[in-house]
Amino acid sequence: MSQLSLAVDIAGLRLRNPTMNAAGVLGISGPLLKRVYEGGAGAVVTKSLGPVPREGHHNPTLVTVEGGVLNAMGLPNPGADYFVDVIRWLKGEGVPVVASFFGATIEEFRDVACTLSDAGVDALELNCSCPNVVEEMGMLGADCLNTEAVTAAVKEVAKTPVFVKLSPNVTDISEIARGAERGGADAITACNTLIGMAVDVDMRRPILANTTGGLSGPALKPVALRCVWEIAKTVDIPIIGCGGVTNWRDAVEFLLCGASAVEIGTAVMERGVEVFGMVVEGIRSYLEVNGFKEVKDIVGLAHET
Ligand code: RRO
Repeated sequence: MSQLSLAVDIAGLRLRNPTMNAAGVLGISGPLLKRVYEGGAGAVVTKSLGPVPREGHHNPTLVTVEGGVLNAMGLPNPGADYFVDVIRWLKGEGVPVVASFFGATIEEFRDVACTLSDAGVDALELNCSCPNVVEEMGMLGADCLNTEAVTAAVKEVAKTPVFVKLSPNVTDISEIARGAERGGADAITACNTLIGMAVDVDMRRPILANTTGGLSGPALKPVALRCVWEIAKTVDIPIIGCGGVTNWRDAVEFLLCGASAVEIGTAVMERGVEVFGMVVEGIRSYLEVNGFKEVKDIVGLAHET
């Protein structure tokens, strides 16, 4: 019998393996999130939830581009209050739940965090990095003082670990990670999508109704890896890698750069929830073949000289 363990500990949250879905992918209902867990994920992440229901942007909100997908969903969600029962149901089914959430002000972030924390989530993922900001919202968290303040406000009410999800659309992501750490973040998720656009040459117009959108998928992976690499050199809290993980090799790259776990998004749209099991089995084989006993044995190894 193998002594090998796939379990990971992220700021006190023990997961059976280091994979989760990225927020926004299958995160809008209890049964869909349960499928993610049954597909093999270590925990599930909800769609980003706000203080009130939102319809999001007009269509088209999604376009496939070379190497990935551009989305301009515009934060559609049923509201945090609606999700309280969904979270309770998932917990009753034995599913570890991370609630992604946002607000337009620091007070809204704190109120939504309070609602979701009281509902019994296992962790909160503070999304201060949506690329598709809507008119009434600034980009809270796009600088380190803002990130520190919003993180500190959420930490005052959170009963669980708080992951802070950062944007790659900044000059120096490690400075912002430092701000989150100063605010009391328990972990950093790196990263959200990269702002881009696509143009229809026949219509001679941008394809997305919102003009720009967030790029995810394989094209994002080198950027996300660089973000994790830089953040790992800067902060002492765990990192969750996110951006273009499609197979176990991608996941191992993130772990070697310093991530303790990975989130998988765009690949779920293409490969279904089975992608979690495939990635986890690949990580298991990699550890076994290379003589490692635990996932944490390889976290950050690429930094060693
Ligand atoms: O809903 C969105 O448009 C969206 C969000 Br909240 C996010 O965090 N990242 C993204 O690419 N799209």
